[in-house]
Amino acid sequence: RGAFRWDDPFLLEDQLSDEERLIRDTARDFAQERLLPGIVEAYAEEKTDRGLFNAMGELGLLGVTLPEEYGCAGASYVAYGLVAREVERVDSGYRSMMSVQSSLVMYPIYAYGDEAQRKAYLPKLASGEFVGCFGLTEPDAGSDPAGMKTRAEKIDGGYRLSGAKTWISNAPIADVFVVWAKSPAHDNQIRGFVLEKGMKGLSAPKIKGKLSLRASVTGEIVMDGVEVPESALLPNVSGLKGPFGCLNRARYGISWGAMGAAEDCWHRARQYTLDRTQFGRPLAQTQLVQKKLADMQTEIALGLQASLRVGRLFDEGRIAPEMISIVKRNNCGKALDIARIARDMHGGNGIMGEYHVMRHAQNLETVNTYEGTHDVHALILGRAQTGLQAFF
Ligand code: TGC
Ligand code: FAD
Repeated sequence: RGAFRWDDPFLLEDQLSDEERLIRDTARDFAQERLLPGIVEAYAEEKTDRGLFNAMGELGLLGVTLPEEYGCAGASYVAYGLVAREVERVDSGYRSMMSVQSSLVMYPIYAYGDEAQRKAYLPKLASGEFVGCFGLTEPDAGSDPAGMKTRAEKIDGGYRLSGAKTWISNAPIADVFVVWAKSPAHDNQIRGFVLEKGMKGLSAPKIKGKLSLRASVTGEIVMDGVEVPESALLPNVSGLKGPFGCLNRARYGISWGAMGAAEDCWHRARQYTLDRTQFGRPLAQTQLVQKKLADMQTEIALGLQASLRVGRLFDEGRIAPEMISIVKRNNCGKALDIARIARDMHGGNGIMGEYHVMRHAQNLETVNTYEGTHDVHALILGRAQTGLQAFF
């Protein structure tokens, strides 16, 4: 008989390389020692700690998959997923800050930018000296980004950008803005532009009053005729495949991150029900509670294995976007269910910040929605297996 570890049923640990374990341990120590102690207050008071970017940068946790020549770790996609899992074990908002910087800002500059853009931005984004944000969503174009209204009009020596993005993570504190706009000079194709804080006509007001992801600031990007030089255009991609290439990476990371949040809820629910006695026995000694714990264990073990497999396929260059839709959709949906059930298992205490589970549930409402909603990923998968487009 092999050993059974309740918290690692399929021995995921054995499937990681030494380097992946080392990066994971660095992320875990950072998350538990630096992030966990302040999260209840940061969430309650809606405070975003800008200094966390510098701290993550110092540990090499930003842009981990990108090459060392730009100040990054040159590590595997599996390592990137493990970082997301550890950070989101504390809070989805912190993982959001990290994954926007890594997958949605550093990746497009690396993959679609020229050498001058890579040198100008990547080392500073890797160290946390610069904070980045990614503007795709607009007030009237969320699930359907092809409907965006932002325009980049050609002018002498560059472009003039006009339009508004909304729901943009990190925007109010960003130094660098990767923004997607339709460009009449390029057959009205969607093109990427790198904007910088302080440009005339550019502002990023904070969206106030969120009941989710409260430790991660979200804003708009307002572009009121922002004039940028030709060198702000990302030269090497055109069309929606540009932003989607970034989203593939971020969605994959989220599939691991959501499992980290779910694991935290599961472990807390297990400990709470072991410690709490009602009707003369620990809650954990009741059949209903054990079924809930077994369901959590099963979904998390399966979800982590699936993300690991997708990560290995990423590293082998055999990834297809539909694989990512499966793990993003399933892991986010399952994590949200687990967090809600863990909240219930804590009884009245479950609504308190210090028990953490309700905060995870509130965060996971966003995680299930952004980067393609649960249902939009179902439509992507439905289209892939029927050949029939059901979006409209
Ligand atoms: P469709 O016709 O399917 O495709 C248009 C072009 O894009 C290509 N493409 C992809 N390329 C790479 N990877 C993918 N995953 C791709 N999906 C599509 C496709 O091949 C085609 O290329 P080409 O060369 O033939 O033109 O486009 P559609 O308009 O029908 O798309 C429909 C749909 C629903 C799939 C898509 O629009 C979608 O995924 N919607 C969801 C939008 C979304 O995910 N937004 C995310 C905003 S960013 C965000 O939420 C960040 S939060 C981060 C945080 O805080 O952590
Ligand atoms: P809608 O597209 O209006 O969808 C509303 C509902 O309709 C959903 O349930 C959806 O599943 C459903 N629906 C949509 N189309 C169909 C259809 N064809 N058939 C059936 N049902 C459908 N965006 C960025 O660009 N950058 C960011 O950094 C970023 N960060 C975010 C941070 C937060 C906190 C939040 C909440 C969002 C963020 N987003 C960001 C935006 C996010 O990606 C969008 O909210 C998401 O894509 C959904 O778009 P929407 O909100 O416009 O909803």
